Parts: sequence; structure tokens; C-alpha cells
Amino acid sequence: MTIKVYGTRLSPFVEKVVRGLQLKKLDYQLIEPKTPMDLAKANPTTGKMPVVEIDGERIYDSTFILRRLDELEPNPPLLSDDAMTAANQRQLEDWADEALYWYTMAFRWTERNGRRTANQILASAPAILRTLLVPLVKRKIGGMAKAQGMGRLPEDVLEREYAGRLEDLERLLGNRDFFYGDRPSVADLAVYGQLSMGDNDVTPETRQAIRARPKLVEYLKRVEQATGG
Ligand SMILES: N[C@@H](CCC(=O)N[C@@H](CS)C(=O)NCC(=O)O)C(=O)O
Repeated sequence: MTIKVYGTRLSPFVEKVVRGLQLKKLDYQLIEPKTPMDLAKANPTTGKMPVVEIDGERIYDSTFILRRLDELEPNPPLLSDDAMTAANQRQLEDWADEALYWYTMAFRWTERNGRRTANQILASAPAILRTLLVPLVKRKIGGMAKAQGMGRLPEDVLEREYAGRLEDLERLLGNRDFFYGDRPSVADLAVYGQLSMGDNDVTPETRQAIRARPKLVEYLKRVEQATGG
């Protein structure tokens, strides 16, 4: 199989897919967009990353990509054989992608963190373009957290709620190595992607919240080990 992944591992969704590929020991080539325009060209359907090309077939959205990978390379499987456990894993994947993501996005685009975030996103853009693109990216991507709603919460409320969700994750994990099972699934790949975005010095608030939870830190190391380090 020839696999190309368009995106940067700064994106939790790209990280999720890359770790899924590594778990399945599939070789891939990572192609990083330099500007938002490159991304729109690579994925005209949704304009988001990741998008992958597998032997010429283009697939967008991390969830659909992992599902297709599981069809093409069933080993190891990304869902439990037990239907109820698999349902829980899919649901946690969806929650991580569609809810947990926005907590970190809200922190990334606060007054304090917004400029750092924009510079991080544009780090590989040519220097003259970068100056022009910073306000654009702040408005376009930063505006999404406001539109979604999480970006309107006061920071202390956001911090309290984020800590609460991390605590919930520890509870859901219980004494198992991975969510709802003893091998990694789509749930672990999705949660790992989101927490790795949170464990970044662009957002000291989320980094501290994660690092204050040794059980979660151990869990993240476990996912890393299982997915190629
Ligand atoms: N549901 C999508 C979400 C992908 C997504 O939101 N990607 C972001 C990066 S973290 C993106 O490409 N944003 C650029 C944009 O919206 O213009 C997935 O799971 O792949």
C-alpha cells in the first residue's frame, strides 16, 4: 500500500491517524501544508486535515480514514470484537474529536495564547507571508472557538471544566490499560491526539492540567509505546 498523509502532526486529528498507521505498522509519507491554501487544494471537500491518499484513493476525516484503514489492514483491529465495547470506543472517539477538541481550541485562542498559537501554525510559512497571515489565521481559526461556543467561556470556568473532563477520563480508564479494553482502539488514538495537543507550551493551562494527573501521563506513554514511540 502506498499511503500519503496530508497534514501536520500539530493537528490532533493528524496525530490520531499517524498513530493509527504506526499501530498497524503501515509505512506512510507525511506531506505538510505550508499555508492554508495548500490544505484547501489537498482536500477540496472539507478543507481540513488530515486527508490521506491510499493507492490513489483520497479519504478525508480522521474517523473515516481509520475506518477505511481497518478494512484494508485489519490487524491489529482498531475496535473491540465485542459490539457493546466497540460502541463505547466509537462514542469516546467522537467525544474526543467533537467536544474535547474545543476545550483546547478555546485555550489556544485566548487573548494570552492566540498570537503564540498563530505563530505555531504558521511556523513553516515563508516569513513575509507569515506576518500577513497571523491576523487572518487568528480571525478565521480563532473565530471557530467563539462560534462553537466554548471560546466564549470565562477562562476560570474553562479551566475547571477541562480538569473535570480529565478526571472523567481517568475514571473511564479505571484499571485498564486502554479505554474499555486491553489493546488500543480508535478511542485511544482520538483521546491521545487531543491530549497531545493539550500537552503543549502554547497552552500552559492545559499542559499543567494534564501533567497534574500521573495516571493520565502514564496512559499517554502507554499509547505512545503501542504506536511506535
Ligand atoms: N472531523 C475532522 C476534523 C479535522 C480538523 O478540524 N482539522 C483542523 C486542524 S486541527 C483543520 O484542518 N483546520 C483548518 C481549517 O479549518 O481551515 C477530522 O476528524 O479529521
